[in-house]
Amino acid sequence: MQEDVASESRTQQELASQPACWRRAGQLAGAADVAGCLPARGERVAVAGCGTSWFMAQSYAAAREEAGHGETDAFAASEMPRGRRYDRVLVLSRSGTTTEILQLLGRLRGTVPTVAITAAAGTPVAQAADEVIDLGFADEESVVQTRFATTELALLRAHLGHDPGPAADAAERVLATPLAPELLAARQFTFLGTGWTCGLANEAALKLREAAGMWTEAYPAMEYRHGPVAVTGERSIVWLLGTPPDGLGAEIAAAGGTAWFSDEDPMAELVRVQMLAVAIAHRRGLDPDRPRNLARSVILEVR
Ligand code: F1P
Repeated sequence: MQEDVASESRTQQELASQPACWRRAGQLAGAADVAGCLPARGERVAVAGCGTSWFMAQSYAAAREEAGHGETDAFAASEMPRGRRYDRVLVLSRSGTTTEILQLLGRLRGTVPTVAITAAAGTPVAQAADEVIDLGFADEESVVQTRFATTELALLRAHLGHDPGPAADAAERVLATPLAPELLAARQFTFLGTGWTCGLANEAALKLREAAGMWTEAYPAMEYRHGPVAVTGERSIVWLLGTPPDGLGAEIAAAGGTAWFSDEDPMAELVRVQMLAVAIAHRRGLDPDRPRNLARSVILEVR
């Protein structure tokens, strides 16, 4: 019954459409106008965003370096250092109206080529950036981002040579699988990643906080032993996105927690986290479509 209610939320409907969106992003990555805006091999690149978009920036930056395409830094838009030299700056913003993104683009104007990836090409970000990639097909009504964010990451990774097809197949399997009872009953979650999945771990933790108000944390996997293990205990889930470091499962069990390692693609595991966030929100009497204290876009009064 609880899960029947959950399946009716807009957030649930949108997150369920991710496999189709990722496949479409894979096709789009080959289109000349899109590929022409994205960083060429060897360019020195910065990627900026806020919230979910910042975490997608982290994932892409690590994936681009891992693929040998060039140095890539990811920043929260408010924290991008002044005075660094880049060949291109990418900004990620679903809404196209986030204040810190517009301020950053204003500051960079004329100093470096800028590209915005957005779901809303008619918004101020399109005027503020030199080039725009319009992912309007993946736009969302939900406050909490799911499909837009993962679709832009699928596009960016496809540009690096990663076919999103297998991840989309895996996400379909995940969507068809009921959530495990121990996940639904958890008290606390710690998400761990390595390389490009560190950004996914941050995003997974954010999703459960935003939609369900859960206590979540996220770290690079090898950092788990350096403090985060202290909060693991009964009904803690330590969720590894990607390959677990040797010995970590035993240490999580010794700390009294449950290790959740999956063989599925990390992007598909993020879909499982999104499903869980919606389900836990309903169990806690929350509406995932109306998350507490959040707005679809943060627009600040600029003085
Ligand atoms: C980014 C963002 C979301 C967050 C919240 C506020 O917006 O921080 O990630 O969930 O709704 O906005 P955007 O710049 O990608 O539109």
